[in-house]
Amino acid sequence: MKLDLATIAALAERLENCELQAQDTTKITDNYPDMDWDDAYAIQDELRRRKVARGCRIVGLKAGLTSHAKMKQMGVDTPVFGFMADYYAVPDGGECSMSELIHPKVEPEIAFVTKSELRGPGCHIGSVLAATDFVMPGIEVIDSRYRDFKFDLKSVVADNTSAVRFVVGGQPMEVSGVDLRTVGMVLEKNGLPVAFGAGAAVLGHPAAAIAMLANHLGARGQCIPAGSLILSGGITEAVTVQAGDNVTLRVQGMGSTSLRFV
Ligand code: OOG
Ligand code: MG
Repeated sequence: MKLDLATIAALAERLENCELQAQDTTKITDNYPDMDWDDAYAIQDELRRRKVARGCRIVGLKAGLTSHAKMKQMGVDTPVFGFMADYYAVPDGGECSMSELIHPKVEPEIAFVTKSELRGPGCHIGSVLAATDFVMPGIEVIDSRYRDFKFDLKSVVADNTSAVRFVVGGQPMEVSGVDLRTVGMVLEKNGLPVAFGAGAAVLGHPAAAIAMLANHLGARGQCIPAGSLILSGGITEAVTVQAGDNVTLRVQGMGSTSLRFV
């Protein structure tokens, strides 16, 4: 670790204020170019602690930058992990208020819900599938707190991987009933298809993203508890949205989920 506790707390406060006031900021690595990965996750942990201390519940976890499309779009080369607070959840078909957001984008994802604990190291696709209760379509809304959505990996980890809202819905499926590599999906904006993909876009198999998350947490003495909701990462590039947009994700055999921006 390169940063002291006071700096970590101050950076978490700055990033959280940006989220809550829908204001952007410069990258934190501009001021702290020597910060390391432990510092970045320590800032994210402090963000989480602040929310829990205020009475928020943590309702899920996420992997991000798990597809080549996303890595290329953002100019980075490693997946990152974050958490989802209770107020990030939008009901299926519900509204997302633009006044609370800076410059949101949407991502088509597969959401996993687990029925048993996953603890790394050594987690693999098989352990994830064995621990999965069901999978379903999910749309993640991301909203980087950094100006013009430009960041490096450490800055985005500190910013809880741009997490801000999500919706899940459609038809929950047991993993034995779906080939998560070949399952196709269409993301629609205002009725028009705007992005297409298949599950394999995420690390060859979306369960690989969950295994990476379990191994990442395992290295820090943590696990994915039973009953967790986890977003496995955008299958395509993220799509910009504005007020008035209606977004629907259709996943082959798994129905659809949607939200609208007002
Ligand atoms: C970082 C978060 C990426 C995903 O699914 O790839 C992410 C970002 O691009 O702002 O959530
Ligand atoms: Mg995502």
